[in-house]
Amino acid sequence: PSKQGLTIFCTGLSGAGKSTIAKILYSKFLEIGTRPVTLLDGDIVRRNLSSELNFSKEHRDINVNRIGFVAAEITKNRGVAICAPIAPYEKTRTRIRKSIEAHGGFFEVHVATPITECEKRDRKGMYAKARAGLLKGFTGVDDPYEDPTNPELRIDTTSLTPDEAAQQVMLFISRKGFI
Ligand code: GGZ
Repeated sequence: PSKQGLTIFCTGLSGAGKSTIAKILYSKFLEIGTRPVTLLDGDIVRRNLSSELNFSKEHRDINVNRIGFVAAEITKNRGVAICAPIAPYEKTRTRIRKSIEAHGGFFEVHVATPITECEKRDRKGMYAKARAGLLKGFTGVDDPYEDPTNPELRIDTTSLTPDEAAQQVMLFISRKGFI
């Protein structure tokens, strides 16, 4: 496995901590320096690869499938892909898992911070807007999030620092022989 590529697929609610953890993982893999590393953060992808898409089920699936496709290509070429979309639908995540597992490692990390905590943080004020009915179809408020049934890792960031959370991911991947 140390020569294979891998994908770390962080999924979870808005404000759960996916992007923060993903960025730390990105710098850790850069530091290790054995494989090229690509960060496919939700925001970055939405801006650059999926700018025409909205947040309907259909468009979320298109967005997440694009991320999965790019991650699969990176994994095939023995790189590291770090993804951090909400990716609310189990079927879509499973399809991506299947397309990647055949070519390298796939690590689904459910950033399982409860909505109460995400909403308390509300860094961008989006939960408040969603609760007020000013933002429709917001994940966890009036749009679904299907919890992963068999993620490699489940991390609740309520009482963990981002560094501690990222460390748990690194430890798991290293135990599986990918580092
Ligand atoms: C969820 C939304 C929505 C709706 C805008 N629902 O915390 P953020 O702001 O920066 O991250 C969220 C981001 C989610 O985009 P993804 O591409 O990760 O979603 S998906 O995987 O479902 O395609 C949030 C913002 O976009 N945002 N409207 N209605 N999040």
